[in-house]
Amino acid sequence: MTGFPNGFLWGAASSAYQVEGAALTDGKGPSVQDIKTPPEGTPDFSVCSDHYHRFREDVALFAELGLKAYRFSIAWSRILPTGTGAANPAGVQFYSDLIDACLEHGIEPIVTMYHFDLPAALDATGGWGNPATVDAFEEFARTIFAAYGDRVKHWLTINEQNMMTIHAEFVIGGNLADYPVYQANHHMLLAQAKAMAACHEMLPQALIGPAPNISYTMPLETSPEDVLCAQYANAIRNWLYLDAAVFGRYNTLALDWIRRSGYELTITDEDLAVLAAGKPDFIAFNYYNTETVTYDPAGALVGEDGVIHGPGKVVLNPRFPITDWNWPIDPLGFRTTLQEIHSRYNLPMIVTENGLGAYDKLEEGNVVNDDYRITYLRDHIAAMRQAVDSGVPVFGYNPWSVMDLISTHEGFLKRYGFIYVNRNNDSELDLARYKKKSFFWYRSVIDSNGADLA
Ligand code: BGP
Repeated sequence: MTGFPNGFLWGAASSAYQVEGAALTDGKGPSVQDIKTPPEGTPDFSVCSDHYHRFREDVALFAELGLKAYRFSIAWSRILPTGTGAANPAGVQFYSDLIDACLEHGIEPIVTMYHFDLPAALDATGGWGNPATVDAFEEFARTIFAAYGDRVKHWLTINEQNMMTIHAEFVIGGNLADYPVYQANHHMLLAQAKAMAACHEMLPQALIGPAPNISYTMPLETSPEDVLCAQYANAIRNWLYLDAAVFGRYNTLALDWIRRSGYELTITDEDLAVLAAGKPDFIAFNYYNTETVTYDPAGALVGEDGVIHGPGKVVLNPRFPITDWNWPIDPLGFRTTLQEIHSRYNLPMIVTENGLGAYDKLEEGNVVNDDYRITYLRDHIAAMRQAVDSGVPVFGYNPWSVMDLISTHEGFLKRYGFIYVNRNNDSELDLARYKKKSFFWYRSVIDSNGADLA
């Protein structure tokens, strides 16, 4: 038993469009998040947690929490309002100030380059379906490497590219009619590879990696059919993204399923050379739960030969407790996922999201007794420690989310933070910050480098 290594990056995470607000302030261009109609009853992104205006106060609170790292994203359209072209000085300055504020408090900034907020101007010209967006991303990448590369060591390319592809309608935004989703995904893979190559060229000391959402997928039954479905589901949901990032090639089973499903996808030799030229230094991933699949005679892709070729259907596994939003809770699956990723790719790893969304209640005296969140995080950190003790080189853990922010579908009804933000879906109230019970618990976890989870 070795425990967490010295210098382990105990952090916490956010994303620009969910936390900052100031969606069209100081020259920021609209992103796809700003032009979509928010789900009924949830606010738009104009204010969020008002982190844009309160980041100094917030970072001071993060320091009090004891954070060693803060994982945040840069809003592409704050830097390049139309996705390409001249940089917006106020936007460049904002992240420079945020990075400096972190460093002044001894908090390492971990930067996600792109988290679901494609500039609306690029969406209007076809978004990721248009290969020109690949060049735009490289231009954006080079701009932020030049601006912040002197102070940022760890870069994450694209948050949850796999979720954007699988749930394109929720996160890409814009007009999805006839969206060439796997071609768009391919363009994102190329953009990522170009960004990784540019990072290594411009910033030899920096480290960069992908940040998909990885859920190890298990069969519901111990039947050969369910096992086959799980194998395909893992390939389609998980390994497609990491195989392309790490090995520069498509996962065979994922490609098989894409082709059999009739999705449009053209891959040129030149593309393969681009993929091969951009390599990650580490793997970042977000983990909330494992997934379970079962063979579905109606829904499964069965060939003319009558043989199942994937991928079955995702079901709720009765084995696991669930959150208020029906997400399974499987801490041991976190260990399995960490170990599986390591055994496949043999790279250092950092967890960039993990957490529990709940209906928190602000009680008398401005306290939030979120014991359920403490239990969730404790069990997951314990499982991560088992993976570390088994030899998995994990170097950081960034729960979602550092403070309350807008949940994509539920607004402020579903909260994840260590810090309560006093607002709700109907009103911004006073946006005051209050430390939840989990704040004090996580601080002692960090103080003990993960030894004390009580
Ligand atoms: C991840 C996203 C985050 C965040 C989180 C929680 O997929 O990267 O942006 O939203 O999920 O999701 P939700 O707020 O929908 O519960």
